[in-house]
Amino acid sequence: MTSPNEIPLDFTTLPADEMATRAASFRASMGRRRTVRQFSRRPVPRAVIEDCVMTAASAPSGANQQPWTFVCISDLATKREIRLAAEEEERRFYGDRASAEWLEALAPLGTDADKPFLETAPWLIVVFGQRYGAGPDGGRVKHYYVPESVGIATGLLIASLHHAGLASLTHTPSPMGFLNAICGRPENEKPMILMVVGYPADGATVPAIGRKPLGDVTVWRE
Ligand code: IYR
Repeated sequence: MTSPNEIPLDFTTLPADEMATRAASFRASMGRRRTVRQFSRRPVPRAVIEDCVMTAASAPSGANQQPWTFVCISDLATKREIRLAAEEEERRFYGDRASAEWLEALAPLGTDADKPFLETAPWLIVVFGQRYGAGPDGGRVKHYYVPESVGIATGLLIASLHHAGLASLTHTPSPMGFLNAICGRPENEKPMILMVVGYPADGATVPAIGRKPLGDVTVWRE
């Protein structure tokens, strides 16, 4: 096997106490992240969105193919178009498409087909996964592990937005194919997640739900 060119790794080994402090403080900070559904109209500078998106785009990906496109929207007319299309789909979803079981699982979140946040929030970031790419000769290049790669990148995006002092909502209109036309993205790109980004509205509330404790989410073999 031929090995690719290698460069030295840029890595800082931290003292054990600093490592422990940093792990605990990041845990505490991320533990305060909540998915927000009530947004302020207060604008957020594009430079902040650029930094957060580039953090997301630093994610590991299958064969380093970086199979993602982040469509960042602050234009009101486009946000309105997305809101109208999403609400139309969501009315169908909540009307008859969602099973009783699904609606029961969603009940604690208090969600419905009205999505005013798609217009009030200053930024929408539509995360597209590229099912395949274009080779140098224009032919199709297979992309590997696209959902995993895009999922990891979106996790980093959510963490970096929170770290920057912003609120976000991971929104999944059902179905979301209409986003290709509105965002002008080609057929090889699949809209996977719509992130709503901004400041929470004054007096915003969130569902009184919690997170599973360590013992419920881990298994250890030491
Ligand atoms: N797409 C719908 C339903 C929905 C689905 C999940 I999974 C959620 O965590 C929340 C809502 C909507 O966005 O309302």
